[in-house]
Amino acid sequence: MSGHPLSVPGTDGFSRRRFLAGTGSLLGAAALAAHTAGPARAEVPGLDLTPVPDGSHVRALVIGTGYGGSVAALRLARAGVDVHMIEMGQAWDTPGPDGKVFANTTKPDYRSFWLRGRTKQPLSQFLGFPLDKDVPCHTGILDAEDFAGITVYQGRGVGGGSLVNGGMAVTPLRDRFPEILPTVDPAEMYATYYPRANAGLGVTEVDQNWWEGADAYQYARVGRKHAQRSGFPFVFVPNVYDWDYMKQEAAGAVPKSALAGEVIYGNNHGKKSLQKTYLAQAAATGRVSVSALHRVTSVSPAATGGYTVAIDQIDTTGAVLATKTVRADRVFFAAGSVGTSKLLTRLKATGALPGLNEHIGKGWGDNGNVMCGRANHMWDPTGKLQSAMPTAGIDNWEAGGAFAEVAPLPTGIETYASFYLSITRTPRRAEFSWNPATGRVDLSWDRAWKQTSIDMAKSIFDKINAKEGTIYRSDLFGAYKIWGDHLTYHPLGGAVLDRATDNHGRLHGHPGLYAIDGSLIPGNTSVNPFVTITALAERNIERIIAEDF
Ligand code: FAE
Repeated sequence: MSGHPLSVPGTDGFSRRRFLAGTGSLLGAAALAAHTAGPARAEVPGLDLTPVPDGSHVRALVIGTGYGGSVAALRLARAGVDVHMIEMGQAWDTPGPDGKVFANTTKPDYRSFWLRGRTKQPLSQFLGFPLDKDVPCHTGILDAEDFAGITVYQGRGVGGGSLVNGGMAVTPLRDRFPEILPTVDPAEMYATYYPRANAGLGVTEVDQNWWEGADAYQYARVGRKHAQRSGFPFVFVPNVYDWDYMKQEAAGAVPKSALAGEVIYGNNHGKKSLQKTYLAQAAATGRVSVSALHRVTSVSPAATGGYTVAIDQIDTTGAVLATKTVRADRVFFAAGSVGTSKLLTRLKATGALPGLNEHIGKGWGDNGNVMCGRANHMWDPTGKLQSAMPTAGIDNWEAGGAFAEVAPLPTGIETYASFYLSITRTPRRAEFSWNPATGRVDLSWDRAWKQTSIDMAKSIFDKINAKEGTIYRSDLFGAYKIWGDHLTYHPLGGAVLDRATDNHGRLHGHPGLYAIDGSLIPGNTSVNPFVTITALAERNIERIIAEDF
């Protein structure tokens, strides 16, 4: 499903907006833009955004609006259950002063980062220059959440990670599945739940004929040439971007989005985020409402049955406006691997949910993420126009334990650089623990553990460099630093399936509590994770609805 109109705000809307801005009426400009800039609106038509009243009772409460949460909400609502979703991020339905909902990747501003006064860009340097800058502290879209050994990047807002990710929608090879989720029947996943997830997410393949000639994918074709010359399998991967829209971007017929480099701070057009797929369908049931800028702080058994959920309502500076208590018959933890793990770890340690078992907070992994760039020769330009939506990868999983996404470096200038995000088969797993002294949840990740992932990624890039006579870039992650080993985009685990929960996500010890997001997956999916998170949620919610409601 597509959902975005291909019609664009005409010159009329644009010039009126500029006129208003010129008269100093920024507020007026934003308000007008909200009515004229159709495709820039990210809100879900019909979604009830009425904040939950203090003291209310809900049948099913979902914490978080990412993949797991959206699947749960849609399927519960279709089964006739009223659902309320609590989302700590914004609704992302209001354009900023520039008429756009989301900021551009090259120009982060107050919309870009979650409650930090300075950006923390995944690529922190370029050609020796630091890229980070001060921004107003705001409930922006990308959270760079720091733990002792790793920064975990996550999406914040209605739509969760779907708002900021690259849209790479990869179903793992079936013979690798038993390694990913050993207690799940592959037959049912590949016959029913992966196809259901792919359909629900609007996953499609790029038109390869168009791709072969598209300026915006020159970087990917260079990536293919180098991979193939070194004997590595080069694979196309599906995406949730609307390829027809991208073709129109390339033709100059619509406002540019992927071709303007939009990705990690949101995508104003073209990408089918959850707002356009699962959440739009959930809204259409009339049974789903969302409290945005509301953060769940506690869940505990209620004396009258069900659970008492404590919620902070916050403003866009993060200040608490109100504290609410809601009673829910059933609660779905879909706050993402880190969000769900942090909540459950604290609630177990502080006695709010004493029945949770010893597996809570364990089995967390980074999907083996590590980044690097290569410096190409002058005769191998990667193009100054680079689509922000990746379409391909280099698969050396069997031989070297690495699957490398051929990623864009959408700087707007020719960099002669090839850039890669590798997913590796690292065995490293960390654990969340409650720290009463700081009142925070810590993660036991050690930066040195990334060496395993670097070695696996080198199984691809050392060979390519040797073959091509090229070298690694050392100016992207710090001065003379080759490997982006400080971060992950793919947090997984912390409430692992069939350990912290039963084999369908029911948390042990507290009937009516479920985990239904990336926290269920024990640390690695061999490819980008959101299709697997969605498919597993589809599998689990079907059983939960059939047996528990
Ligand atoms: P997620 O989507 O993170 O949703 C959790 C939601 O819960 C968020 O909206 C939170 O704000 C909210 N929340 C957290 N705590 C609370 C609380 N206490 N109260 C209320 N709300 C709360 O979870 N994956 C791919 O497969 N392909 C890609 O191309 C890709 N690219 C990525 C690029 C970037 C920059 C990033 C950061 C991630 C990327 N990912 C990609 C990962 C993917 O987005 C991620 O695995 C999923 O979003 C995780 O889905 P969950 O449902 O687990």
